[in-house]
Amino acid sequence: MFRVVCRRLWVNRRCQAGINCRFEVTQRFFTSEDSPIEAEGYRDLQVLTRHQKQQYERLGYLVVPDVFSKDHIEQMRKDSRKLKQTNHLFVLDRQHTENKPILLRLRCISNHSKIFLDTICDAKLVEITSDLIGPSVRYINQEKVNLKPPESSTSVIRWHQDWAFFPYTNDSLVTVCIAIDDSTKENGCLQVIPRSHKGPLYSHFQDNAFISAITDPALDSNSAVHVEVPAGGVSFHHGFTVHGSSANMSRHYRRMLCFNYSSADNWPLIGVGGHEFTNHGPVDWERYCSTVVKGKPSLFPRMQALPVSIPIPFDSGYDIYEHSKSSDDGMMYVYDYKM
Ligand SMILES: O=C(O)CCC(=O)C(=O)O
Repeated sequence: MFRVVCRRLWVNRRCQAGINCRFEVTQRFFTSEDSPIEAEGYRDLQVLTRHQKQQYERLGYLVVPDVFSKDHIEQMRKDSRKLKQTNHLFVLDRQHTENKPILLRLRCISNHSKIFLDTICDAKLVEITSDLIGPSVRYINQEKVNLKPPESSTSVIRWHQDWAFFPYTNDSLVTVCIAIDDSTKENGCLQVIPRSHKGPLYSHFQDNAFISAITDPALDSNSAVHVEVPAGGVSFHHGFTVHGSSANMSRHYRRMLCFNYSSADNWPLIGVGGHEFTNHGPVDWERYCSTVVKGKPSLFPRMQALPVSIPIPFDSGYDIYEHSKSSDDGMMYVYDYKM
């Protein structure tokens, strides 16, 4: 309880800071040719240009460079190196050994490091997201750092839609990927299929089991693009956008902090047993409020008629890397980078 209350107070302070630094943020992102988007109610908080917002709406993704400073990114690098023990919070590479530890994913990292919690609640990031999804923003508490080990193909992530993992009552779900290292074609940057956020929702099931990857042979990935993001930049993609990533062919780790935001009136359809709450127990008003970083909490979900499937089994569905291995049916889901 103490922790939740502290966190809530701290988040509120961050929100306040967000409002105070509004003008600095605005100046940084507007150029003279671009004008702020006009929208009732929150016009003065707009950070993105009309062009950027239109790109997200049209293509289902957007890259915003230089959101975080070099110092901020360096601190995240340092803190991500500190966490080396293996336990249920970490996903290990199949070749992991005690002598040569290889991590693929650090889960719930904001519980362990203030710099990551700072990043999730960052005022500039929240304002950009607000431009994309509306006046209220909350973070969905299942953030992770995805690490792609050097010269390794074990961290391939096959085509999928995040909505298939965590369906909500409306489609304000947006995935945020913060480049801790330059994210390039060579080191397995994110790839997206532009316009796939308009639907359909593809099947992620095999033999009636959720397998964390699209199994529908109708998926056409020919128009996929690489989303290269320099360290400190951020890419945003819609919950329906089909995406994945290929092997890291470089000599260095590729690290990326990934998490989701949504509007405060977006509630998980999977309910108390779902992904978002597995680390925290049943839904709890206090904890939910602590995740609202802009606008007002709401107990009245905004409902939209959307295609939904329930990702059962939950447990095995969590480990996207294992499924990439076990569901190799010969289909080419993600482009491999060729030198
Ligand atoms: O780390 C990556 O390259 C892709 C991340 C992703 O799609 C995921 O974690 O769902």
